Amino acid sequence: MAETTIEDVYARKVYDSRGNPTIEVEVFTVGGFGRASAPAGASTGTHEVTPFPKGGVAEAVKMVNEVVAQRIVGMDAADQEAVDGVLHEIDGTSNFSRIGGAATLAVSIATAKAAASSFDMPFFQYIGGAFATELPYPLGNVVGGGKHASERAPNIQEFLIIPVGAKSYSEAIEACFKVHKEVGKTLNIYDKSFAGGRGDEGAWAANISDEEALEALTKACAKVQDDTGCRIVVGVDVAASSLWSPEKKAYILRREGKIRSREEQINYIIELVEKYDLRYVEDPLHEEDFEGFSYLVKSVGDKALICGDDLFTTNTSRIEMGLSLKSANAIIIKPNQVGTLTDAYRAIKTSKVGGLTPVMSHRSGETEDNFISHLAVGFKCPIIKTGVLGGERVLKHNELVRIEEALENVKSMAGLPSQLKR
Ligand code: 2PG
Ligand code: MG
Repeated sequence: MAETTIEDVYARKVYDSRGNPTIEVEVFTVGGFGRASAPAGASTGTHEVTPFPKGGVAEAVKMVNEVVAQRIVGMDAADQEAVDGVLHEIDGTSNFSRIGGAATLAVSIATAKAAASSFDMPFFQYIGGAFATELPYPLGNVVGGGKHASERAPNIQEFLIIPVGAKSYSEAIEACFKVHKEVGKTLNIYDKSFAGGRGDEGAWAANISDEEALEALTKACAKVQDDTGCRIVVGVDVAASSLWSPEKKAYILRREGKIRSREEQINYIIELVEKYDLRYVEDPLHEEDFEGFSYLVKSVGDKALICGDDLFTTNTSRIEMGLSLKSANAIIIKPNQVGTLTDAYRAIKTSKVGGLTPVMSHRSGETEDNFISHLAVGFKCPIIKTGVLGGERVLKHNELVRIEEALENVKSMAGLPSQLKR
């Protein structure tokens, strides 16, 4: 038997950063071991795979222990496509509704980690080989709203920063921490009752408008930039599918009790890009508006990354559709949106060939797993979106600090797209 032959598979219920149950899987090979757990979204896209089967986490755990284990024990953990293929075969549906995408992802990632461990290789190196030498730039949310905070918080889900001037990952993440602290000190100017509350991803949650959040963030970035000499740019994740009402055919602004038409939303985004010099705009429109996205790429795509999250859901056919319509110039990669490492890899490959910048991303409900840190380096994604603060986010930054150290002399920061360099 080879060192990478799978000997045992075991699943259990654990909990994510929101305190919700999720699944953790352990894969034992002859010569190694891998453990992985699945994160969960709050503002999920309609086209994501189903996270859990009808019976919830308990049923997913049972399926892995009783059905999946039987089929993959004896297989080669180093043959990722074969293992992921068996997961598709056992499930038999197009959206993993029988086993659940959380369970398949945990099996898939644990298998890859077990293979890496059998070869005695760091996970990122097993994924990316000799070319995995670049560190991504962190993209983190400093202020939150939308589905990640209360009703009085901004409509936009995430107000984000990228420290594009950083020369190392450590320098980059330190700049993010400084901006987060600085914004925290100033939010009382806009919200007298602000008591230091934070939302699901560790971003500040205050009773302020979208524009007040952008003002606070822009000022804090300028101050930290002056203090440290590290250039920091600003972006947003509108998560517009969460605001869209298909009945009213409009975006609902719950804070102001108003609505915005599709055209008004498009103009609003263009205005924000111009006024606040936004370099990154994720999901500015709802998940079916491929044409609206194209219009934004044409209007402001040279200035800002127009990034599809719910639009693509890491799904290769949706990416192909977006490429044919030129709907975006960047894409969020969330492996749990597709349920296996192979599917995520295909999505990244298709995106890169089509010229989209891939952004490896966390979910709002995260676990103690750091696999996205390794995937960002291994798959050469120039940006990793994994928040700024919160234990379940910081552990991903710390893993990148360790990877940076492991790469010692060969490492460099990733090349950035033109929108972030100017
Ligand atoms: C997003 C994510 C992560 P969720 O919309 O990009 O920040 O949120 O996991 O809730 O979909
Ligand atoms: Mg998003």
